[in-house]
Amino acid sequence: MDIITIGDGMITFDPSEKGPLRYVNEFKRKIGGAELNVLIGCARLGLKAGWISRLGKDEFGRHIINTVRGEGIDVSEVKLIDNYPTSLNFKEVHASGDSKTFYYRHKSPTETLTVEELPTHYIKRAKILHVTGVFPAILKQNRQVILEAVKIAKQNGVKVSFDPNIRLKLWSKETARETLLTYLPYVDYLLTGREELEILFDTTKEEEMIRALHQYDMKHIVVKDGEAGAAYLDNDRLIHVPGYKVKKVVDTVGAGDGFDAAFLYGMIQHWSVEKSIQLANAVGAMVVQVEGDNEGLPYLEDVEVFLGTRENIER
Ligand code: KDG
Repeated sequence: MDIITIGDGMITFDPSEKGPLRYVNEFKRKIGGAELNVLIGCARLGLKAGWISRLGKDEFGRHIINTVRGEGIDVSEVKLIDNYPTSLNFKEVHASGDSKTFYYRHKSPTETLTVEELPTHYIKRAKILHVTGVFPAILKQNRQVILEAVKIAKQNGVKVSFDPNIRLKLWSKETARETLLTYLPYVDYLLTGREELEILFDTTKEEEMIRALHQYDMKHIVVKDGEAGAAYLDNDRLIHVPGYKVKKVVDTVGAGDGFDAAFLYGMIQHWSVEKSIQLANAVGAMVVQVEGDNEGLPYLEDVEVFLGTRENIER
């Protein structure tokens, strides 16, 4: 596999109308999950992707696994578990495109993915293991699962990519900080938002963050900044790579995951950090123009059309 990830998969209910959830009567059933979105993005760009997960053995779990398999993702390490409900996520979308999430993920099928259940052979054979702060936030025992996985990856020369993806609906800043900092010694690519760096290092001062980041031996540190683009750390300076303006933002959820997928695609192709961020910015900009957590993730040809490097033939 080029890339594998460990994560929960959810049924995402997208509201048919904007505004407070309590007034919404109809929803569209979609799928989501931060780590899964990254994999879908990678698979569409042409990478060989594999998912380690546990879903409920119910109609929703079956829908997710079938959809993921249909995206060309290897699901040999996904198990459907009896007596655990597949996680649900109801989205509330505002006129600006921003959204809120309401999770229903207890009791979580990820409880059955213990350290003993980790498929060591599968992790060892991948080029990149991508993990985020969502899986460890769902359950206390998941924190150790991710720590063990990144250790296995590091010991076996598998690159570790990490997006803190801090979901404050699932845990506190303090617990997130305490947990996620234990992963950093094993991380090669840190793909983060600025606010998440603030939480991780408990500071809003850029020099302090940079000093803290220098304690670790990471290959690339990338700070995502939405529409403005992203920056990467070069010694003591953040070098900005501009983003793309889009005509209309429809739904921002999943843009960061699309960014991660494209950046990791660049890493697999041995591109420079700057070229990888350019592709990642383009994919992020494409994702926000489509409703849904992963529907806007483009195929490689679509990004090339977006970037103007391929002719767009529609009919
Ligand atoms: O990054 C987008 C994800 O956050 C979304 O698809 C689902 O909130 C989610 C989660 O917890 O994974």
